[in-house]
Amino acid sequence: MKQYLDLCRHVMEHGSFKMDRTGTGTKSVFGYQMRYDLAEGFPLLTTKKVHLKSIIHELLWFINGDTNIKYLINHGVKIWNEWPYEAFKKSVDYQNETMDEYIEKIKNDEAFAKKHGDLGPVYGAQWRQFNGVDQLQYILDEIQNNPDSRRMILSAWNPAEIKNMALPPCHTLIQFYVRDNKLSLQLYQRSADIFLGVPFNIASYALLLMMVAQVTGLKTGEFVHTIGDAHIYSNHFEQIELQLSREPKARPKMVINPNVKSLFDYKYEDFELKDYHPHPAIKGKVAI
Ligand code: UFP
Repeated sequence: MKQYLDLCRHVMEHGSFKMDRTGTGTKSVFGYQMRYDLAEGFPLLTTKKVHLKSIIHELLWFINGDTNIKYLINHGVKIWNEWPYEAFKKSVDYQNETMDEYIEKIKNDEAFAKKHGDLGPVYGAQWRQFNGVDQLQYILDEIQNNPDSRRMILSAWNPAEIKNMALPPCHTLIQFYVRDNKLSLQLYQRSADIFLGVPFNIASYALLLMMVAQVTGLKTGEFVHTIGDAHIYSNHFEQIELQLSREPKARPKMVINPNVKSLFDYKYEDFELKDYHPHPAIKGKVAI
């Protein structure tokens, strides 16, 4: 994953100090693009171990149009917990529950999960119900019927609903592109936490590309990752330097159950990652 390490190096060397919403402080550049040819393997980082399980479940959760963390918690995925927990802490129902107690309540109490586990109209809602439009179905139909289209856009950025979302979408917009029987996908990410977010984001959209290609009978082309504010938080510098000191390994392979014919039928068990031999995981604090 030379592309990712080049990004890290570029921002460490050329990024300017920029304060941010979380008060942490970052090194930041504006505007950056990476390209991943999926024929070269699955773009999952090897310079640290990345928890693919969370990525798959999150993607299935988006595709399902779900916006409540209950599904994720039930499957052991923690990546979205901080935001609703912070919101819960500000609610009248909060009685000094720790994060673990909050998670247990989401798991076991249906009404509690409904009230305090929903993130508002985040990705899932916008992908499937953007002001009533099922954007995923539109993309699938266009790829099948009008593959030369230059309008195969899916937007998660819905200005009228931003204020109701726990976190305004970072993956703002995606576009699909078909040429020579190959499907490519470009993501415009408005804001990118290079250490914690980006490794997930690359794998997630590369996987979405593979899933859509399979059900539309196309081969996979490129995943193009375009970033707006590309930043490294000041408390991640050490972790980034550690990664830069590591030698990348060969890319793993992602094998998807070939029998799945609809984007809406994929299950967690349909995905198998092969030959993934990363360097050990690296811890880092998420800025909220
Ligand atoms: N962020 C990512 N990728 C994601 C995600 C969040 O990099 O998939 F959900 C980071 C970017 C930024 C923060 O550091 O989360 C969001 O803050 P803001 O809305 O102020 O850009």
